[in-house]
Amino acid sequence: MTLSMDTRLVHPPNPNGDARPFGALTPPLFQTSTFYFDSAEQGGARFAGRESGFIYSRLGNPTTQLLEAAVADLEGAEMGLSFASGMAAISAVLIGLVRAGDHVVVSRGVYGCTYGLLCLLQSKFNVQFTLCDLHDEAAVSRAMRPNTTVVYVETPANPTMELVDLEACANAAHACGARLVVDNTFATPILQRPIEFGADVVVHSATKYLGGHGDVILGLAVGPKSLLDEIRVSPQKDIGGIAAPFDAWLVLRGLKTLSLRMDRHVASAMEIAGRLSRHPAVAAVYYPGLPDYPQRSLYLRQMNGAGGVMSFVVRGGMDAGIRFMNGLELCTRAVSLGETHTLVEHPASMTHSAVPPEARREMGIEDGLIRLSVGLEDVDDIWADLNQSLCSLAL
Ligand code: LCS
Repeated sequence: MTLSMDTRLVHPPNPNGDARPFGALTPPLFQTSTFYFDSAEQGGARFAGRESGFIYSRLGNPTTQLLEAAVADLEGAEMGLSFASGMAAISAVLIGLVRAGDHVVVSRGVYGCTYGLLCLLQSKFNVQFTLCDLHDEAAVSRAMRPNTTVVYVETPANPTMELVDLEACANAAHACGARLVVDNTFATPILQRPIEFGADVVVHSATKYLGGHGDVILGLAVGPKSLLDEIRVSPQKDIGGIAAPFDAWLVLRGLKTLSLRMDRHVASAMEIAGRLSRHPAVAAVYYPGLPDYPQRSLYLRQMNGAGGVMSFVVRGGMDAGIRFMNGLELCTRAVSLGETHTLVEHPASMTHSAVPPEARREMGIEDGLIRLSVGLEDVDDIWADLNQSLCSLAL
């Protein structure tokens, strides 16, 4: 029977026949470091790969394996791996795919720590990278070099909400023998499935929507078994940034309501984006769901909804941005996104304050730019708080 995405969220695949002892409907938490062998021969057979079964939780655990299979299924991938954080997933994937002397094409506007990781790979291991505006296939092809082995893309981008054309990136990457890696954290597989557009590997910070409740840090990578096995046997096992079983269990629980939560995040974000764009204290709103969004046709081709995150610019620059943040009473001043609470951050005074103003503007981060992750509170309560703080700017 072919099951729809909503049903598969509640009935994820079960790769371990024995993962639900006693008929427990909710998968148990296997909070164990190690697994015993009945005999030396059995231990030997497991290490040699002649017998399936668990050995040690850094090499695999029934709870983390359930989560890996669930997210691989949602993204349409063969295999998944879970990690201690989104950054642990991204670093294992990049370290697994590149060698010294390789070049990586990167969409501009990637998450700051991803940029930091690329700088580290460049300075210590001679893996070059270039940040590019990958708006169409010709632009991606122009960015490719003979030694490009990976195209790395985040779409929508954080915090500018710029989109990257996934199909164009896949075509240009594959024409040069490179792989396309996509960070699908903002959209989730509910709103965008990069593998259907040709991506090879999809990574997630499950800290955000997949977990959804703001109580866990975890990362995932999904893709073809041939590639993921390479990542499993070295960067994952030997660097060791694996997901904890309890964290995986929390994300498994979060997944059951992912589709419901995304529906509410998207509906509330659409409403808020519309109201913000009509507010006199707001100079611009960046949200792919708005009818006048500049990349409207790409949005309609690639996404089933615009997500719960947007950014907007308050009139009055840095000072207005800081005053707006301090005027909030319900919405929470915090980084992160994709959880039950509405979270608001001001990149120029917070996450990007160390970036020189000129460089910030080049990244599309104006001084009055505010990033808003719309939570699950009543949309009118969220709006009332944003509106009162915006209105107080004029006083
Ligand atoms: N990818 C994206 C798109 C992200 O936004 C983040 C974290 C990561 C990867 C890294 O995931 P983590 O290791 O934290 O699980 N983004 C954050 C943000 O925008 N504010 O705080 C964290």
